[in-house]
Amino acid sequence: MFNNSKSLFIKNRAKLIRLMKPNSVAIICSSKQLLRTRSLYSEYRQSSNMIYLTGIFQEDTTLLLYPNNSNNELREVLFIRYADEKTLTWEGHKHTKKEASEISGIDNIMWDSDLRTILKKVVKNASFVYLEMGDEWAKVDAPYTLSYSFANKFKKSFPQKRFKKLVPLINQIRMVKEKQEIEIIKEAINVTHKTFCKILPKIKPGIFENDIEAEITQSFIKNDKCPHSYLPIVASGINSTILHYNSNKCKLTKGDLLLLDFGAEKNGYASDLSRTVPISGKFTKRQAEVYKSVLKIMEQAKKLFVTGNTINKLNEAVGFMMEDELVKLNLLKLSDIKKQDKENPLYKKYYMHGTSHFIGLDVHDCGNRDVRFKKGMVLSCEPGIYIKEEGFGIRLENDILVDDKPIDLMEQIPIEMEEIEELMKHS
Ligand SMILES: [Mn+2]
Repeated sequence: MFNNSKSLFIKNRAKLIRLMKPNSVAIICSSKQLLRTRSLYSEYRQSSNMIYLTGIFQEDTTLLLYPNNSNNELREVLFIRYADEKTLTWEGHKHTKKEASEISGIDNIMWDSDLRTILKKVVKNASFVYLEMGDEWAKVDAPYTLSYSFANKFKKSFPQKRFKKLVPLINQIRMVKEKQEIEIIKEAINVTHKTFCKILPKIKPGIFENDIEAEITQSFIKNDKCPHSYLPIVASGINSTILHYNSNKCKLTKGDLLLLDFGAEKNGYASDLSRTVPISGKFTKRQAEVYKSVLKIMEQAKKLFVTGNTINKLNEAVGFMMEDELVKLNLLKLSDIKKQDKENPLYKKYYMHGTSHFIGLDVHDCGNRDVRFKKGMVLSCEPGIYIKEEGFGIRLENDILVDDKPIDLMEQIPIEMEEIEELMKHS
């Protein structure tokens, strides 16, 4: 995957094992291959937990951890798919045992046909079995995943066993990133940065949102075939006030703004960028006023990504900043703010989402709004102001690393209005 990546996966497994109860087994499944239509599948995305613990992106992979097993050989086993002649003909190469071992750093690699037998053998002696359930932050265990159906089947096959939820343990360790993980996130950001600079001069009235989406996707494909971390948002004019606008098909109109929210994924890790640019190449006076407010809030908010802070506290602080700016922009009146219902502050009319989420293997990574920031966590900083009655919204978003001082991992990506206008000048 990258230079000496297996040391990362070895470290990650060791962290998980430290949190497991004595004499327990953990079973981690790959993502399910989703059938789209008769014998054709949707694009495959490995489960983030499997990437985190093994670096294996192949389907039908299962990881078994039993650190206290008296049989040394069965303390850590990775089951992978065996490619028979038919598989080779239809799908091509699958990992050999040697390859899987080199990627993951796991010595004992077995074929997935051995999984049942080995499971029966090891589970017998274990006091607890950790199954990939209990994602309290995703709110639901996703029933379409392999881990969900596996857990259900497993419980039925071993009704006498005591089960534990594995996901809370993995969530806890995934939040704090190792240096190697930060490096991969920086690579993802690098692709996103290059892409943004490449598309800027191409934005002009008369072309379509999908023209820009195509440019973004083309750039990702040319850069090592990076997937999107999430569906890209290319929203012009009034569409920029729709927070998760994805249809990306409208014509770009002179004088309007274009809100871009996209990010490349590299080796499983996400990047997440938002910029809002003038379609004609120059901000109008009003657009510039609002832009300045959003940028000012972003600069102030960035300073709050320090250890001990939480997303909740951040949102509260940004709420106050937002009130100040919205008053300056003549969108709210100070007298109204003074008598507002504190549970439903008035600024929410123009700023209806939170300022931050965790970023990692998932673009909305594990971690909730009460988690105290620690060094090594990566989060988005994304204030915005959306004014439906004026026909535009502005969102700016960078990815921030919590360290002794907050580090803006996207500092190098153009954001000042003058710089954006300069880069948009098409020769
Ligand atoms: Mn985001």
